[in-house]
Amino acid sequence: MEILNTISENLQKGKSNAVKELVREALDKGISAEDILEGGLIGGMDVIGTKFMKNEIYVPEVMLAARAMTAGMEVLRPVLAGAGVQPRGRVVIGTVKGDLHDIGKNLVKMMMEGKGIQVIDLGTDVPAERFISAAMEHEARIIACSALLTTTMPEMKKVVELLKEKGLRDKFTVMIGGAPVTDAYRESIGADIYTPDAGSAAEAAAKVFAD
Ligand code: B1M
Repeated sequence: MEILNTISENLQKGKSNAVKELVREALDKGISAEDILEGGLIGGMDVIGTKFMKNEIYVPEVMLAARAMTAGMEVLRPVLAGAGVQPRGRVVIGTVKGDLHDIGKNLVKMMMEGKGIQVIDLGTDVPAERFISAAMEHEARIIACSALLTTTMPEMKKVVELLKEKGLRDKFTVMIGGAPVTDAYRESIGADIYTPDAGSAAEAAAKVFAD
């Protein structure tokens, strides 16, 4: 679809206002929020990721593209979050300590909200201790950790170990995800659930609350 390519191109150029307008236009044309997300926004961010890896672009360009992605996601938020759904359980979510990537985490949050799950967002650079204290404070059932850097993944292990140390391991389901995270890693650190994307994370969380 032509408009999805245009969204992707404008995202890559960091044009937040244009992305917002185009996302609205695409919704008005009857294109689903999921298609806009996948084909336009995530598609554009994938191109940025590849160029960043090849040193064809640098952090400032990536930040502008990330801002445009967030602007587009904000337009999709009410559609994805399905207004009026009854809350069915509580999750605390955050990007782990040392890690400032929050686009994927925000998507997971949005998708979970779309399933009627109440999500307490701790933001980025969240230490293991904080995940646990927030989960206790808000009486959450799930602790959801996102990491985009191989160097920050070990903070997820810390969450699991700290829960064990405190005698709280059985009280919470620990979900993990992010581009470098795998199910093998989940198994190695003793977390409960790994999912590769935001949609499957929301499905998995809903299943925890249904059980
Ligand atoms: Co950074 N960065 N970055 N970056 N960045 C990556 C991750 C990198 C792969 C780029 C590259 O080299 N190709 C690389 C990591 C290498 C590695 O560790 N293996 C990298 C690097 C090196 C860095 C810096 C160190 C760069 C520097 O300063 N020299 C620095 C680190 C800063 C820090 O965190 N301390 C840095 C900084 C940044 C920006 C600030 C410029 C910006 C972030 C802006 C922001 O988030 N607000 C940024 C961005 C945008 C990227 C890329 C290009 C895109 C990430 C993204 O948002 N993708 C990324 C390259 C890439 O991934 N291709 C890159 C879109 C998003 C929808 O996908 O977050 O993967 P993602 O989320 C997915 C799934 O992973 C999953 O669901 C989402 C899809 O549905 N998911 C979960 C995520 N969390 C989940 C949790 C779950 C379940 C699923 O359960 C709880």
